[in-house]
Amino acid sequence: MTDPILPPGLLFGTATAAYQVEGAATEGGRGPSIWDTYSRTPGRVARGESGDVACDHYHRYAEDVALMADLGVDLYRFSVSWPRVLPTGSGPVNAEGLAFYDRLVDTVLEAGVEPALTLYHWDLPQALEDEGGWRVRDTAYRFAEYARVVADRLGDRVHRWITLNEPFCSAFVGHAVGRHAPGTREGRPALAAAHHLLLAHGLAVGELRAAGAAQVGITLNPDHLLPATDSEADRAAVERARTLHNRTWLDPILTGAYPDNEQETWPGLADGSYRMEGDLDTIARPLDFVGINYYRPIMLRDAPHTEPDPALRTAADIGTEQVPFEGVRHTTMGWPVVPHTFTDLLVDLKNRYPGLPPLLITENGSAEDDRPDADGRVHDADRVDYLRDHLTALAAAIEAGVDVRGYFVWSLLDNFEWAYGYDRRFGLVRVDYETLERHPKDSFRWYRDFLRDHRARRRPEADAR
Ligand code: GBH
Repeated sequence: MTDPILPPGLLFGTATAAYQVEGAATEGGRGPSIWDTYSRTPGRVARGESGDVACDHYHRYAEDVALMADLGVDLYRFSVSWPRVLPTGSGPVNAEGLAFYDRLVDTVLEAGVEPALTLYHWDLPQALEDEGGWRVRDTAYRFAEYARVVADRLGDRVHRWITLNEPFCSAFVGHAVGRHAPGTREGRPALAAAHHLLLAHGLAVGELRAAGAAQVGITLNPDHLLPATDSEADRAAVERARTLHNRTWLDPILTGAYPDNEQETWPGLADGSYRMEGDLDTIARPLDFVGINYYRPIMLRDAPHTEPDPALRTAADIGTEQVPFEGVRHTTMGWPVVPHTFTDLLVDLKNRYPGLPPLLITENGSAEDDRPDADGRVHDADRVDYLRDHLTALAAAIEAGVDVRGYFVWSLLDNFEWAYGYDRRFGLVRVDYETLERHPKDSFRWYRDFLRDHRARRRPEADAR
């Protein structure tokens, strides 16, 4: 297989998130987050693992930035830990926490890499959770204040700002499925959380603009949803899932309207009582880009609700059931590898949302069973195939007219994969969790060579100027 050719202006990067890599959970004045609480609750995370140490990136960041420089990426996407900056979520700033991100940004820039900063990758300060977390409106205002603190400190050097990562997960995996922190299984409170996350995003956009941020966006994880059959019931099931996964976020942000099928999706739960006049104007503030995290398609069929009484249902109980894909490879996440659905998703988004801003693919990658060989190296050919095939699918979407400006591999390092703990490895670089040593995998070398060829095609363009 030959590597795809992408437009010379397309930027490439790699991504991480604070709780998944930093460790140093009780150092440097950091306060606890909902993920500390969740991880320390028996039975929540596999093998009782937590982000206490993770990749120890808090202490080893210089080594990790050197790896990125070697890789030759244009961009590094990382997240700031809210409780490291504001240990109780609001109030006094922890100077030591801000200083860490200050050093990190400078080190990234010195390496010739541009930072792309995510303000919230799921680590809500526990003190705010104790006050009701995302279920209460006040948290949205606290988030806007936090955004301003970070932008005032780093805005002179950070030009790309991402408010939230995958609010779908914060709202629904956190408050309805219960597989993420805070781990509740509720109906209306999960929908209130969704709204307050949207509001937090809109308020933060205002603060970031006021602080002079150059480029502001949000990262979403719209799913490519396919009906198991052509039956009306299965197609209706997909439309409910489209609202749960995609439209709840994309419609208010891009069109200033809530999805028109909320009642079919959540009968009796979506009463809108958590919404206030003017919220949509805040939520729909114009963006410079939308970040898309994409891993795999989902096939669904209509299925009985787990809870027959609509009033007692969780917000994730929408009468659907996942159907496995046959005849394709699955990663160690159990996710099917179907690269062309990446093209389909992007083209579909462009068609559904005429005002779609430019896209950044803020995450794409695969978890593989990659153990070191006798030569000490990880020969992760499956990950190389995954990345190459998804870049080929991305090239096809761009060819079809989708405006994509950047692509990030998830992840630079093996890291704490949330409820799955450390045995799901997404890294281009292997982390030995005994020694915390970093070992670039074959996929690292492949991406480095791919980027070198990509940059070589950039040069003639520069010469022509
Ligand atoms: C991203 O989420 C995250 O941003 C990143 O932190 C993570 O490491 C990476 O991808 C790899 O997983 O419990 O049945 O509701 C990925 C998208 C969507 C995957 C929600 C897990 C939970 C399914 N996630 N999904 S369920």
